[in-house]
Amino acid sequence: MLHRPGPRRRPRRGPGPPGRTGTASSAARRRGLAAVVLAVAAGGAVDVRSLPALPRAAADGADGAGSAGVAPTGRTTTVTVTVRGMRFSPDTVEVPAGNRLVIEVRNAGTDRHDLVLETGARTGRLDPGERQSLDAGVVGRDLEGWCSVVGHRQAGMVLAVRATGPGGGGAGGGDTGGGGADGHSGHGTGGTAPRGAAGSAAGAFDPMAEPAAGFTARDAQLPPAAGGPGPRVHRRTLTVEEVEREVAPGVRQTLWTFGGTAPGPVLRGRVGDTFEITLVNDGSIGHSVDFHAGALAPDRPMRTIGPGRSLTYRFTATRSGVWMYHCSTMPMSLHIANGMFGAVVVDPPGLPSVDREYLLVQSEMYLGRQGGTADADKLGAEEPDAVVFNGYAGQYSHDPLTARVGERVRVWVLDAGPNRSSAFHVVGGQFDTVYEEGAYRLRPDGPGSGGAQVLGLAPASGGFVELFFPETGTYPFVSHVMADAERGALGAFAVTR
Ligand SMILES: [Cu+2]
Repeated sequence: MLHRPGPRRRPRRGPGPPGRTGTASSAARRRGLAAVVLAVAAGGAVDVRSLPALPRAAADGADGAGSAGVAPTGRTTTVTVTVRGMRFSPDTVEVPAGNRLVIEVRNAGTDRHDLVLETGARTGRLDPGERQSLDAGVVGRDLEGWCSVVGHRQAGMVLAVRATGPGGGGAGGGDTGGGGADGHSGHGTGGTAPRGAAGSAAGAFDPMAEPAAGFTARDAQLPPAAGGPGPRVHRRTLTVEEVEREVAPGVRQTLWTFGGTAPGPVLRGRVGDTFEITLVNDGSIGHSVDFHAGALAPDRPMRTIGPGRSLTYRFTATRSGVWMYHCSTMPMSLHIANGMFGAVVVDPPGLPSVDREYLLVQSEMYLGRQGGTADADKLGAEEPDAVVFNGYAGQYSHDPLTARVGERVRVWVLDAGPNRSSAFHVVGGQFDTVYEEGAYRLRPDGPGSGGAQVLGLAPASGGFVELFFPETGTYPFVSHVMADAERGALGAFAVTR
């Protein structure tokens, strides 16, 4: 079980330390930055330890870098911080202002890591299983720490040191030795309140966090199309509801939904079937729906209806594929990003039955405040906090899809966007069948011995792949847009005999 932090600041994007200048330790921090930059320039081949030693914070706090002028108490606080995965656990430690802080760092991860404080105090690089203590000296103000291995800080390996009690706190203050001279400037602020935007869902989002015990992922199984042979009429009511949902561990958003979930319900039929959809708007603003699965003049069926209104939208599926449906009320990007999307599967004629069939809908999340709606500024800047399958970050990592060795597994994927492409890939798997936007690109009985590694999808496009798993194991799946995988576009197949 990974440590599950509460609201926290997002990892820094840049490689550098905090932007304060003019402190006694800024030169040391600049040298630290230079070392990191050099390591990057050398392709990561330069071990920081081979560079000139950075100054260590003196044990007696005489250099004042972290003490901020607070009088030493003569006492020592010792804490243990364990590296698990790409996190420090705990990720926040507290020390009474004026105490000397010793951090026992234990690397329980699988990679090499270290811990560097903004004062320049640091451990060496620790191999898995190694431990080392870091003497931070006398601490009089909040300090930030991180792992200096390239990319690890940005991936979330940050540690907050909170100075508590009189003279403590004041994260941005005390930039000279005399800053804490009155001993009261940080009074009462040395607690655990997050320093980021209060209540921001993005601050609470940690792609590596575990959901609560008993978490169950949304069922990704795709049932066969209803009804026997011959064209069918599928009647369905889609009610627009505004609901608050957990979208990642500890992260809640108010979604605009078709039927209470995002993605909305999956509709499935065959070529020739008619869909008769009643859209009911139980929301607080205008909404609409656009079904890509039918060709028609959009003017009437796709019109926006106000709260309390309804309309009927009838279309016949004349072409196969996995088709997106979405709200098309302006700004469309926001209505989609806030949950108003879903899939209509229209089976190609003669689609063979398989052992298992799943449907994954990829979408982006631009997190607003905790419990709020999507952040339109982030959306406009195309800066998603999370990219997810079926509405919840990494849910099939926590509760994997299942298959047995040798079974034929079909995975339908729709990229609902609104903005980003998907590159669906199964780690350790190869596709012998690829169907993309209405046509087979690869079939197992086709000429040659070709295979495929990715189903590449632009926003609003979809298809399916088929594969079988050669042996038991855990096969992750991702969008191979790797930054998106690292922000939640991943899951796994648990394959058994
Ligand atoms: Cu809408």
